[in-house]
Amino acid sequence: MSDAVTLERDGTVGVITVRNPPVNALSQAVRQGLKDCVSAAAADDAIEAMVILGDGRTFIAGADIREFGKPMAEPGLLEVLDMIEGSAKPVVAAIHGTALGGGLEVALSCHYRVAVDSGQVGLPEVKLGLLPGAGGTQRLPRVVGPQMALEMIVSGNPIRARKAVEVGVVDAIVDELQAGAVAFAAAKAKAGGPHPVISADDSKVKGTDPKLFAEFRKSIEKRARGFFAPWRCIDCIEAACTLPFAEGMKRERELFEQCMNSPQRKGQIHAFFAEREVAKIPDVPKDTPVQPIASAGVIGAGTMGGGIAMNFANAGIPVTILDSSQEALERGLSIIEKNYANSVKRGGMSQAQADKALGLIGRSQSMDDLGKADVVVEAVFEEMELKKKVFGELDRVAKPGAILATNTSTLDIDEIASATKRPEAVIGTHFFSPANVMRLLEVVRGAKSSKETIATAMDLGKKLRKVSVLVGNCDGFVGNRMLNPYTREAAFLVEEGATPSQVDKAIYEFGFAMGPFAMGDLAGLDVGYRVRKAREGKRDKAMRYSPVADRIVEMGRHGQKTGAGYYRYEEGSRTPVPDPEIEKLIRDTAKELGIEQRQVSDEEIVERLVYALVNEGARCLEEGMALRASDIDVIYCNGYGFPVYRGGPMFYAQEVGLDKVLARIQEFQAVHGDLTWKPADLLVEKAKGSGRWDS
Ligand code: T1G
Repeated sequence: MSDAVTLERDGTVGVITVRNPPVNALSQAVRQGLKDCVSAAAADDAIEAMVILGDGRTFIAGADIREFGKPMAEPGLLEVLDMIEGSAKPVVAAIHGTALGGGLEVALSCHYRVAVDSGQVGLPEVKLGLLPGAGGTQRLPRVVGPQMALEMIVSGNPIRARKAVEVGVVDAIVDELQAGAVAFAAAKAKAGGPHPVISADDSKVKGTDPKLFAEFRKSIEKRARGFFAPWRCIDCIEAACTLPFAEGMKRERELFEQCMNSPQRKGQIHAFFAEREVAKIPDVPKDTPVQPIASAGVIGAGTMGGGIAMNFANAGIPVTILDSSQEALERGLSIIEKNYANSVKRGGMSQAQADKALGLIGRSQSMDDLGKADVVVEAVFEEMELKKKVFGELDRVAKPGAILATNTSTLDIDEIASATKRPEAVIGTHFFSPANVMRLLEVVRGAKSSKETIATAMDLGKKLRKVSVLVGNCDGFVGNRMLNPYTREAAFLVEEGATPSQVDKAIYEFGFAMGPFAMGDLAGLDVGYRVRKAREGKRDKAMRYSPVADRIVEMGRHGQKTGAGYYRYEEGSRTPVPDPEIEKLIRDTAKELGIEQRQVSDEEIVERLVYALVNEGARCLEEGMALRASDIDVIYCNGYGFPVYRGGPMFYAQEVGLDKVLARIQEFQAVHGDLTWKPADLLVEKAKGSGRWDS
């Protein structure tokens, strides 16, 4: 018997414990161990019932994702589940931590499920580009009904134990995991006996109105656009409601294989592991001390400051918003209150949760009130002298050991830090708008940021439910630095003959949430205009420059906020409407610049935009501004709407073939010159070498 799974008697109950840290994934050893222990318990007359539980912090959290893509070693999971379900003695799953994916499928093959109050259950396979492939799509609907099964499996989100009891996935909440489960199992041995989910009574699925599936497919059209797996999940659940169990299982297997063989599974699993890699910082050891964050301050009650403050409140951390202007403070706080009210209306949180969070947000007009904060995030107007003044004052009042963070997106962290006597405590925490929604947090290390400051900022991101990525202090850090050539190429493409809507449509169909022109209109074209004007003196005049964006802003068209930018917007609508006036402006400008017009293909649009990202990303890697290519993928999938099913720009390029990407970039270089399209040295090296960023 493998030590990954052990069987001990507890009275008349055989307790089967899975030990496969850190999350008890269903590796081959675990599958074998489960099979051996269930048969041993079945053969032991002294055992009248069984309990399956996980050692350590959680029940089984799913199949071992690292095994995917390799031949699956025996015994297969389905064989093990059939054995459990077919047991003549009652089998009880005892859930703590998270029973996810294959873990919940193991629990569903048991006859009963109990959980501690803090336990969670879920089928998150769709987030990996997969679907529950061990009967989850056939058993769950039989327990909770098709509607709840659709919501759980297509969203991939877990539910808490109490909710699981409500919907029928869990039979009882126990205080003590093993003791409670053993007592429950012993009682079932006396009265109740085995109770497979797939009992003859299919009342939860029989007679399901077929309209349910059509309506559900319609309801996910926006959020599942471009994805492969969500639609297959629905097909499986429909099969559970229309086919006998055995045939439904066959349908599930067939669709699971389709997902497994889809390039999207590779992209999404890459993204899963990439999100865990970001926490590994070569020169900041895992055991670097992290400062406790019991209270926070935010300076600046604008849109960003308000969103940042909400992050702290949502994480249960008391936060004080400071603004010198009473009016700005009032306005900022009323926007926060509106945000919470909307969230409650949308069902995103309960009124009690909103009230609790609001209760944690204080206000002040005096810097002295930030003297007790463990971390202060500055989010004032993007102007260096102002930021340095704020940091000088903050340095005077902040307590020793406080983290002094700036939310700047374009300014030099080191220069800001120079305004304090404690540069080691200064760090960039670049939130993305809307700050209380976007998951990405770029943590920008200054030259003097200490390891403790970096470790604390990275950990703070996790506490705020962000994905923190450590980046270097170059112009635009990593995300926005890569966005520069991306938007530059978009501007050049429309001068060469494409239209803004053609460019936006091509990249939207590639999978981006939004194209560059619609994005510019949303963010406000005047933002970029101010940055370009501030840098006019430093601009390399030899570099091709498109004046179109400046001319649009100078026409007073700043985007959605003025009702017109690249596109027109009908009163009260945010839908971009192509505007012949802008298309004429672009044509006239191109003529003035002597740029010959031509048909631009959608394929070239996608290549020029995406490879511009890849080439600049390679430069960020070369310069050490990003620690690894997969960090760049995490940045783009979580902060810039890059389609996660393609893994991120760097993974996508690697899947296309770095040699092919290089060849295409060299073609652009031949046409457009070195200043915009010289291939990054690292790209050349990898394309001619391993073809992989990480080797
Ligand atoms: N397989 C392999 N490794 C895993 C893993 C898994 N399922 N889950 C986590 N890890 C690793 C992770 O890479 C990290 O490694 C460490 O464990 C801690 O993870 C047949 C086909 C359970 C909620 O999708 O959601 O079952 O970086 O940092 O924040 O139908 O891990 O330390 O080297 O995330 O406490 C379905 C995925 C699989 C669950 C814990 N299951 N995992 O979060 O820790 S497909 C999932 C999670 C499947 C069946 C199908 C989370 C967690 P390292 P962590 P955490």
